Amino acid sequence: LWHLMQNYLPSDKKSIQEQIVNHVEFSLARTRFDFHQVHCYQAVSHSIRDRLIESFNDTQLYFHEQDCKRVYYLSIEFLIGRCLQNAVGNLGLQDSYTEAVQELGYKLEDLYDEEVDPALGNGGLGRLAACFLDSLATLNYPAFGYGIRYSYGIFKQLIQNGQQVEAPDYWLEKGNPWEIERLDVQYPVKFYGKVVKRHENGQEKSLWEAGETIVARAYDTPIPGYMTFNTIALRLWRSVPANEFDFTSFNEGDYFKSLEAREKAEYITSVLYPNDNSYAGKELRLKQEYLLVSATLQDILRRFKKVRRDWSTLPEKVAIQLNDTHPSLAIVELLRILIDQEGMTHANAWEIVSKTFGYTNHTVLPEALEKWGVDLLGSLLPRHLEIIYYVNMIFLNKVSAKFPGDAHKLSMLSLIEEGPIKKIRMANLSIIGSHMVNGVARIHSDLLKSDLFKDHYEMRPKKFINITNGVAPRRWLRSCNQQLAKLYDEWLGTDEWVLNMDLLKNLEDKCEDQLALIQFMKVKRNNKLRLIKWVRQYCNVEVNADTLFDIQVKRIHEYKRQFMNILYVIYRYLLLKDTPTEGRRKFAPRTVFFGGKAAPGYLNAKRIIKLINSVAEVINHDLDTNHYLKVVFLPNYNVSSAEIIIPASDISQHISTAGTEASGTSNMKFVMNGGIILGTWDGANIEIAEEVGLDNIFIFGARVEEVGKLIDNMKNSDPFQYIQKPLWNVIQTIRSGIFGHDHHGLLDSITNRNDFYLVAHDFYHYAQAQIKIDQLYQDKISWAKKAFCNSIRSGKFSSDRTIHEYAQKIWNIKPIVVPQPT
Ligand code: DL6
Repeated sequence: LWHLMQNYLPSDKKSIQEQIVNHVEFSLARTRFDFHQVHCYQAVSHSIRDRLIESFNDTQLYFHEQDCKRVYYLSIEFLIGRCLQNAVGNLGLQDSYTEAVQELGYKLEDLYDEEVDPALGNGGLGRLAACFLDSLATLNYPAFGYGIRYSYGIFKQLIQNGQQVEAPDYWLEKGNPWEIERLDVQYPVKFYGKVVKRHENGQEKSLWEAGETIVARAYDTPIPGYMTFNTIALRLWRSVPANEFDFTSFNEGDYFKSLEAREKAEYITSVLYPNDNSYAGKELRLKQEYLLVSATLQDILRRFKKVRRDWSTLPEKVAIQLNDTHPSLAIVELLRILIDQEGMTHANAWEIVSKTFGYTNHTVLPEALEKWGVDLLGSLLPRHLEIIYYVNMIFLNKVSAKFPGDAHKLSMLSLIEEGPIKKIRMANLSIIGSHMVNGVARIHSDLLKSDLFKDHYEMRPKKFINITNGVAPRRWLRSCNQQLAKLYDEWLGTDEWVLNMDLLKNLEDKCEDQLALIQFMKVKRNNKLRLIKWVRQYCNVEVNADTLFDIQVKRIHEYKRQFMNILYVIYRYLLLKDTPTEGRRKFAPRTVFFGGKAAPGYLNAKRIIKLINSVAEVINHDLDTNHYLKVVFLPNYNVSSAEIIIPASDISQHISTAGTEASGTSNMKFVMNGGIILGTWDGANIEIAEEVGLDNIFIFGARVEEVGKLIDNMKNSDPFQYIQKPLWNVIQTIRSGIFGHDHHGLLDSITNRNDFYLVAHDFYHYAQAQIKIDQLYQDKISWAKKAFCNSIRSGKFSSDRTIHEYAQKIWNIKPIVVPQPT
């Protein structure tokens, strides 16, 4: 029997059909009288899942036999997107499945669309984690992702009367064929209670007597690598009660009360906090973080202990990466386990812990830095608070030794922020508890060293490195832009570029080949037509494929400056209105697309959405100008809509104030797909400019070195000085009420000496860059050349490069290639 299991499922058309039909009958229990497309999607997914389970099991067994070091990627968010298309593509089964399904009367593409987007993340941070899993599996690194299985993902965004309305996203409604519920992998997670002191062998020991216990249950999603037998897993935790029933209440006849514990436990993993780059500070969030940490560490240590070995070897077998500070309690939890349960000294435990962890910072925005109130943390996790104080004491002694008498350093480096409410600085904890700290683009990593973590850097300079983000070329080129991928296969005579994006550079000579450029632009046009169809369906707006598609899709945030974009749209509209028809030729006809969610409590972000929709309403209905300019707000921006939107772009906007966007990753996706960036000197834009060449990108605005001074000037000037005439005209136009009367609050955010994101300063430079875009778009071949250069020079931004860097510089792990089954 075991021998039979070693053989992977056959992949000829007939066998695939049999596998699918088997699932229809035995997994879904469907008959032909009660069978719809969604059921076909489910059966097909189950048939693919079977294959993934086979290779996942083999992979785990092989890693175990090899006793290799593994990396554990801990993230409070994983925005993995749909699985079916990705799995079919990575397994190389696209053609056989297309044919098999077609004969059964369905189109594979339509089945892909039946899948709900698992939206367990807010934006960049969660999506990066998902790309990393794809690369880890593809590059055969022994890895596990750990996160939370929220019952409700990020809310669904509806637009009603131009405003964002949030609707719950119960993504599990129709079941989830991709997950494997592990009833045998569950761990107790404890909260509250008190710390008691005991004396053992003349030593004082602290023990945590917890007040509440719940259980974390594992759900695994297999993550297949591309063209490899390695399949790794994303293990997500769901909270369930430790006891199904409160039997006392049940026996006393209070049936409903007996279920309270269940509800209370399940509540913990019920919903994802919808904040991007800002921190909520709620107890429930802290519970989520600790649940992730506690269950994950129990799981990791169980695996480590399968072989008898000394604790000191933990860093040789285990690397734990903290995706931002949300899982940083893991540092304290591991200390607690080693000290309280394994009887180790603090010093020995610290030695092990600090060699095991790595920490990635994803933001410099102060409002996003986690700081937990001492009271809150101490009540939920009393023993952890005690350990934090102890760690702090030892660390501050080291600081004093290195910088004697430097009170400033002590206060900046302390884990505790003093003030009316004492707080624990989770970034400081993450830094001192990790052997490596990285930023996610060069400018960001430099800012960490020169600014946010300056004192830490001076304490341990070698700890700080940069690893520029990347995105998975499987999803973000091969699968979302199949026509372009096919062109690249043909031109290169191989599809190896999917694993080595630098091979695309071999297509440099096509830059001068008009025929090739025309083919490239034909693909772009087809992608634009696909987006037009989507827009017709979801926005009820007609868009012309011959217009320049100018796209800004990302979370709505003041620092990302969608506001500046819409102000420019109004400016352009006013210019058009002022220009007689003969003169309008200099304006390349444009469709400006916006998309993105605002955090539900973020008033100005919501106001920006409202302004965009109000402007769209007026401009799109102006028959005099709407051949030249249209505005579309794409609702509910998510991973699967991104896969349609990104390949259709001519221009994509990444216009954050310099020094605010840590990296950005959608900029990389747009570039891969031949979308030219209109961007600022911020995040990864800078490195993209280096790769594609300054001639092939529109980059503008204040540089990070200037920002501080410009903000000071703005604060000390009259708004009539720092806001120039053209922008004033726009502001006055909005005030006139033609776009409605509810935009004053938003205008106040720049007109009262509070333009902290320098919209007014950069507006002029932005408008200048737009003129250059218009000019270039008139010359189709020059445009095509630049767009093409962007795509073929985007190799650096593959997450494969990123993951190799993490593996070498932080994790010290090697690929373990699972052999082909015989
Ligand atoms: O590193 C991934 C991504 C960056 O590309 C974005 O620039 C950055 O804004 C985002 N950061 C967050 C911050 N969340 N927290 N904490 O999502 O990370």
